Amino acid sequence: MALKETGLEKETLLRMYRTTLMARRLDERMWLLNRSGKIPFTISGQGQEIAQVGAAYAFDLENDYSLPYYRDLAVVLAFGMTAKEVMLSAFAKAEDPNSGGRQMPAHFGHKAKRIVTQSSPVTTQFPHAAGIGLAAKMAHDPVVAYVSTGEGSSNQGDFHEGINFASVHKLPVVFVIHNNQYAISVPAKKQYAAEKLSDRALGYGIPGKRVDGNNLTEVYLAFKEARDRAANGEGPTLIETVSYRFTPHSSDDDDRSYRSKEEVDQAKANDPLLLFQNELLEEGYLTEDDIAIFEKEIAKEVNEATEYAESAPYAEPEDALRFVYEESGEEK
Ligand SMILES: Cc1ncc(C[n+]2csc(CCOP(=O)(O)OP(=O)(O)O)c2C)c(N)n1
Ligand SMILES: [Mg+2]
Repeated sequence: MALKETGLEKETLLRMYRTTLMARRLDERMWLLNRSGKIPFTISGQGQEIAQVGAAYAFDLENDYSLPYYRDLAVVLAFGMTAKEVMLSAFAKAEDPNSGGRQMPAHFGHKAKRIVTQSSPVTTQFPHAAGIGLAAKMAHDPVVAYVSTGEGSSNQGDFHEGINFASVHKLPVVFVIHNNQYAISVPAKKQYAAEKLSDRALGYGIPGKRVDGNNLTEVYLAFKEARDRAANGEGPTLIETVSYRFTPHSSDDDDRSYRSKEEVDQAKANDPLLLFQNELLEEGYLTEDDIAIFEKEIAKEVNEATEYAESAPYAEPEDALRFVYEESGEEK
């Protein structure tokens, strides 16, 4: 499928490319910072960026809601989170809009950008998304919610409760399973017996679609259709994207104990960032010189974000007591 089949202008395709590249370079930087002892933890979206970017850009990024999961760095960047804000969270600094340094990194949340904060128990965001869909429907607010989880997490009860409720009430939600073939050390074949997780949609009476998460056009078109359907009052869709987790589960995991280097290398030979880049080059949207410029701009932004966050102040210890009970004068 050629990129022109997306119907997107060059400018948008290049914005998508920039988001993809920023997600990868930020992610790589966080591993370096972790390994050099500067940040305590990182969890990565490497290998899943096209499934994220192709999905996010099908939404109205100025008005829709996203309820991402922890690997969705490219999704939150598309919804407007900045490199500096991501780094403030990685360094757990007071100014971090995700949580003021109180949550683990990658528990994305940004009120002004309508990125809804998530809990550490996986898939709790699914019923939350149904709630946002219900609120939007009741208020006749034409917004749609994106909500995602991993394939392992899609076996949690919240997955069923959220999708079932949204399907019954035809709520404007797009439910997503990002299938990266592992849940920490457990391979997909030991997680579920179904051939395709998107087939679960049948049980809810909604459309389900499985897409190649490395193919931007395929991902984008599936999400565009699902977003249009939701916005037209026809209810939710379940989309399963298939890609591969390039890194260990997190900076605390050693994946050599459960998968071979050959398997990882084989997946990396199909790097979705490079596949998209090559398509842009071949179809004349991008030149090698443009790539060098993007890389330079992004390196500068990542450096500045790192330096800013590293020297930013931590929260005051007393701040740990805040945001539980209403405080006088607090914004509602
Ligand atoms: C309810 C719950 N059980 C277990 C965990 C621990 N845990 C965090 S991530 C994870 C694996 C999730 O795998 P998957 O859903 O495939 O997502 P991936 O990390 O592969 O993107 C587990 C078991 C958790 N956070 N919440
Ligand atoms: Mg997984």
